[in-house]
Amino acid sequence: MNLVAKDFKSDLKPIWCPGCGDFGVLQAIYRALATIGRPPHEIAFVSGIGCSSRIPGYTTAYGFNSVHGRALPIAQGLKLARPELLVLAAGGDGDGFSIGGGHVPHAVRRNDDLTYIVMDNQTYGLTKGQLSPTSPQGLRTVTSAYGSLELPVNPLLYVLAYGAGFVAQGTPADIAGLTEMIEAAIRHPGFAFVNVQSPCVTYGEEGQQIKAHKATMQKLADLGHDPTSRIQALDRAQSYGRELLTGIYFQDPDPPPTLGALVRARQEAMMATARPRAQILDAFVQH
Ligand SMILES: Cc1ncc(C[n+]2csc(CCOP(=O)(O)OP(=O)(O)O)c2C)c(N)n1
Ligand code: SF4
Repeated sequence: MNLVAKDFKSDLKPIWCPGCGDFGVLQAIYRALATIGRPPHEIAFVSGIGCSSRIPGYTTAYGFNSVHGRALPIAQGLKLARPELLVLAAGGDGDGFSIGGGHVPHAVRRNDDLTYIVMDNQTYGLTKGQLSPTSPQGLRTVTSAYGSLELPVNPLLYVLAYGAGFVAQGTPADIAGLTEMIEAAIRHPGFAFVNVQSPCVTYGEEGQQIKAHKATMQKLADLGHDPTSRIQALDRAQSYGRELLTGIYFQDPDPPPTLGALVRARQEAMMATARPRAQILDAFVQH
């Protein structure tokens, strides 16, 4: 189907602060969806709660701005019930790696065909700038007046270590690059994760803004990175928080079957020997 980015733009005007990085992420999502070419009614976006979690409302796809930290379980349930839909999940670093952090390993190991986009701004934007799980050590915020003593979670290492088949990192400072990786994530069969360094202009650090990203970002492709090697990806991902390396860290060249494919195969196999409806309960009777 021939679609353009504006086919995915809803009539709702974003209420993000002027200059928020999430505007660029939204543009990249529109463009990636246009390239994928599936109409909005075949796409569903699930998010949690946060500034970034407003994303579904700004698209013409089906959308569910759900509960803080619960984008992934809801997206998995939706994919199970409606496997024909292209399902995306989106939200902030707090949503995904703090309150929702326990869901990530399970979404990875179930490997359903989902794309998860995290807008990592190292703060809780919506609730006015508290520490988030990816805040750097030493950061002073309203909840860390003397500077945070904790080390940040590394979302890239976390997801790679659990075995995700697709892991990438982008920034709205390079919308073309971000569009390409979101498109590749959607096309990847299985759980795909895109961490976006999306600046919060209101509560974020100066060194984490678009201008700084433009000056410091390095593309993995220019560093001779091999995206088919998980070991190389794990190695490069260690620089999270110190360097801004963008692109596809890892993409499994031989992806295993998705959960949906396994479920369908099991259903077909069981249909071959299915009992008549009237005898279904006999399977549970001890003779
Ligand atoms: C169960 C629950 N706990 C806490 C909150 C309050 N809350 C709303 S958004 C948010 C964090 C937002 O940060 P993040 O997920 O990183 O998204 P951002 O706003 O930075 O895009 C919190 C703590 C809530 N809505 N629900
Ligand atoms: S508070 Fe930060 S994350 Fe939220 S809309 Fe404003 S700039 Fe964006």
